[in-house]
Amino acid sequence: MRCFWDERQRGHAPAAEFYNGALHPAAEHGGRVDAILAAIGPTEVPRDHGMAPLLAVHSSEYLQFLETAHGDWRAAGREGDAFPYTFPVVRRRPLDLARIDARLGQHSFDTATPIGERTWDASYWGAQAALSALDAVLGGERSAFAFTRPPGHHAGRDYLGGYSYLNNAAIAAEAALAAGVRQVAILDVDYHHGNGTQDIFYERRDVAFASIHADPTMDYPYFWGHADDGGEASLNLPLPRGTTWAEYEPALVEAIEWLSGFSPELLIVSYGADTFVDDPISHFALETRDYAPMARRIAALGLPNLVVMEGGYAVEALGANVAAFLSGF
Ligand code: SP5
Ligand code: ZN
Repeated sequence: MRCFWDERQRGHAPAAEFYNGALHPAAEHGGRVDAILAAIGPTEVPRDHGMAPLLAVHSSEYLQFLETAHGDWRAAGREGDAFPYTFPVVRRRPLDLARIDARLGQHSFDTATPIGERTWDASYWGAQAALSALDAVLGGERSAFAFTRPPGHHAGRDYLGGYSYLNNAAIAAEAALAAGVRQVAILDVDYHHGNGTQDIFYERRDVAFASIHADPTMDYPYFWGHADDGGEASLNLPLPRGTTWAEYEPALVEAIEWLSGFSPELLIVSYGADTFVDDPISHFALETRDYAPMARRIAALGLPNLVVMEGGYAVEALGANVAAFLSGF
């Protein structure tokens, strides 16, 4: 399978994330890169599609914020990565977003997604990898893989979170529609609900979104992905902690059948390997051997498909899990 990756994506190197009242080593760290690259073999450098496809999904104010936030953080006298810590939950009058602290809170929904000096550059080239993999599929490849890092499925039109800054799946979906594809399906099989993707397409029917994920009653992102959540064309299938392939497979079949009801012409898969039994921040129980059958089920839809990388933090097994999944196509 053709795989896309840009070395500039390594520039995003968060040291820490904040949860449970303390800083912890970042789960989405650079060690994931070598694990995956070693397993997938040669990759192609993405073509630069510029800003227009990013602006089809994200607001220009948000993109400018991402590009300038770290410089503003340093200019305010701070060290290290920029972290949000004050959030405008109460909005009684228009917000004055000049101060970096205000802008960070305005565009973030958690404290686990810091902005470093090269986070913008890395995210930009990750999105270009997704667009280049889309080009391959629109050009006749049956499937292609974009090693998108940082991940994307938690990022919304004007906010970051969940280690995600640019929503790569959504950017590819919009680009596909702009290229003449009439109906897109997005299948999200990361452990966590793809709240950003759902939100971006909440009022749309031309991009159908199905997600299988940990029950948000127990797990991040808590507020979204409940069975009764969702917009015009979204399906949420929350599953309990401890879920094995025996319980996962029927949900996958249901998601695939539901998506096929939209007669899609392209499938985008948001793939997270954090459903793996030994994932350090997740609680499903899938095994490496389950990922090829998972992909075969998805491939059986018979659609051209693009796989983008989301989460997966068990670094020792990450390469094998990604390679197993891609082998199923
Ligand atoms: C792309 C992706 O997979 N994003 C996930 C972001 C999850 N961040 C949640 C952090 C809270 C983790 N709690 C971990 C408890 C470890 N014992
Ligand atoms: Zn995840």
